[in-house]
Amino acid sequence: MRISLIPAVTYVNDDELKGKTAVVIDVLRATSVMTTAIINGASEIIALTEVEDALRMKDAKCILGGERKGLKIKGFDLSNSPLEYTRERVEGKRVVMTTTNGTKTLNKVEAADKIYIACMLNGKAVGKRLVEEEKDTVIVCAGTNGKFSIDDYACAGKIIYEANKFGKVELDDFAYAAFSAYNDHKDDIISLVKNAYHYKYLLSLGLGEDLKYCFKEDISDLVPEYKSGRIK
Ligand code: 3SL
Ligand code: MG
Repeated sequence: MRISLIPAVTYVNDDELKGKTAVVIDVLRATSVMTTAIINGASEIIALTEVEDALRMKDAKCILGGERKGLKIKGFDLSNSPLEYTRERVEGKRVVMTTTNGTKTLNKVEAADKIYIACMLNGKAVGKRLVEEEKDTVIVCAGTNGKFSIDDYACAGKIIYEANKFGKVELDDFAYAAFSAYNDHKDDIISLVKNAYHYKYLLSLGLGEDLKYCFKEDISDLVPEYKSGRIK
């Protein structure tokens, strides 16, 4: 199986996705939030690009979550901090999310056959699943505001590193570079990701605990899947 890597949503093109599996990464913080909500029993997550569409869905049974500029949106129940998506808050609930880069990226990869949600929290499980299914895969980093982001790159490297342990994978040059960067920093991943613009931005907002949580590795074997606008 082959794995290729796309640096940011801006570089996605449908032809490269057709007939393949896509893995979407927005480790800070959208896919970490989505994975956490599913781990904690959310019944489903609806991923939307527009705030207005999310507000229209507001009802007693659903929770609105997300961010703009990293901050909670007016009228929403939760921000985009994974630490807010506790079992008490989300179990059995539908979560409606909109975020700057993460939900937008999901909407851009719909040409793929299958779409998985990945982050550090489930990186090993994602790598294992890819090898088990033996399907050519495109890992798509959401990036930050259309640009390459070291945090997503590090997570892509982890998934490739894990996949490579489970079976034989062929990598394009960028996927190999991510693998190599993760391999060189795996004992202290923060030494790599602390240089990311978005890491520093979230730190400036006082979100250090989110950063620590998002770089925990392999706390879950769940691999959420995105299909027709819904994550389960
Ligand atoms: O861009 C996104 O989708 C968000 O995850 C960004 S933030 O980390 O919540 O600011
Ligand atoms: Mg991000």
